[in-house]
Amino acid sequence: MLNDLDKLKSQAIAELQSITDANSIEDWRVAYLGRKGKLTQILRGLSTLPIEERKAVGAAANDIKVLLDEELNKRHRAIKEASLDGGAQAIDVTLPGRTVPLGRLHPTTQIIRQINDAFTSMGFEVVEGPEVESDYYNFEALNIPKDHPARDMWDTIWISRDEASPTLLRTHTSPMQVRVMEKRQPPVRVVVPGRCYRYEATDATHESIFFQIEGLAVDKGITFADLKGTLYEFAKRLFGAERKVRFRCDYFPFVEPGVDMSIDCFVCGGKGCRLCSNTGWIEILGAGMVHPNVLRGVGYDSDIYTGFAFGLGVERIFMLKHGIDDIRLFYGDDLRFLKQF
Ligand code: 2NL
Repeated sequence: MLNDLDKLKSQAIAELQSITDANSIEDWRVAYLGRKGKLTQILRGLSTLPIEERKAVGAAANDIKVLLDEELNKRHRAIKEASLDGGAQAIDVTLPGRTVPLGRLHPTTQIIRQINDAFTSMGFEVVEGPEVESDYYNFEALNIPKDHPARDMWDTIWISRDEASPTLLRTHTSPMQVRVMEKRQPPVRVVVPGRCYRYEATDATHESIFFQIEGLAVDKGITFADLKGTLYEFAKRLFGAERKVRFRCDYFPFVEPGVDMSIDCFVCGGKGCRLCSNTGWIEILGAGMVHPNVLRGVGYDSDIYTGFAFGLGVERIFMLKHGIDDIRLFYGDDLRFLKQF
């Protein structure tokens, strides 16, 4: 019996020395030290031996078990080291790691956040609203009655032209501002970023899906000076502290008076270039004092409260800042474009 044990020991160790990979080591462990392993069987069978032999064989088998455990651990370490050092299964730890693709925010999201930040730092709150709207919120409440020629300004994508509840994809985010005014009493100061829709042919400066940010401030005693100061501050935040602004008359049915705001061309400094079409000025937004009809429509007393509002095209702002000449790049899903920002 003791002889058998000795043979088993020599055989086990010889086999172990010839092993060069971790999988075979595990097979070896199972074969000798596992639940049904050769040495385990001998230890289990001890009880059947006469007492004298049992003691001697038991002690020897135990010593072998301890020895094989040690040898197993040694071999494990040796194989592991070999795989780092060289040899057939070498791991070259100096190889560069696999790059994890890094995501980023879409240009539209980036610029919306910058614009939101400019206005929240002046006390505005950011709110969002539905893209599917009623004719009432998109037009009626904004002083654009049915058959008013101003409706031609917005080529609308209709969901339903049902007389009782005409439904559409919003053409601007103003409907949400109306919803906010209906729910709250002044002072109101909100900006509303969001996706808008127009039924129109796509070209370098028009997309049927685009983003807009509109802003609204209503309170006692708000004047055109507040409009100018707020929007001037915004222009400086986005286009540089040295910017100049220019306001000119414009028409929007929901404001009176209405204006458009331009900044001096930051490429040529006002001398005239391709970006500013040789005018020295770049138009960046429309604005005005909220029309009394709009205030009355949401139940505000237009003798007590006044307000200003503005609207801007999000992609246009980004295009100006980065010298991009085609709005279709934004949603064309071309990573070569998107990865630049
Ligand atoms: C533009 C012009 C504008 C507004 C949007 C507005 C909203 C309410 C009341 C009054 Cl609830 N006005 N919004 C006012 C003036 C201009 O947008 O060209 N946007 C791209």
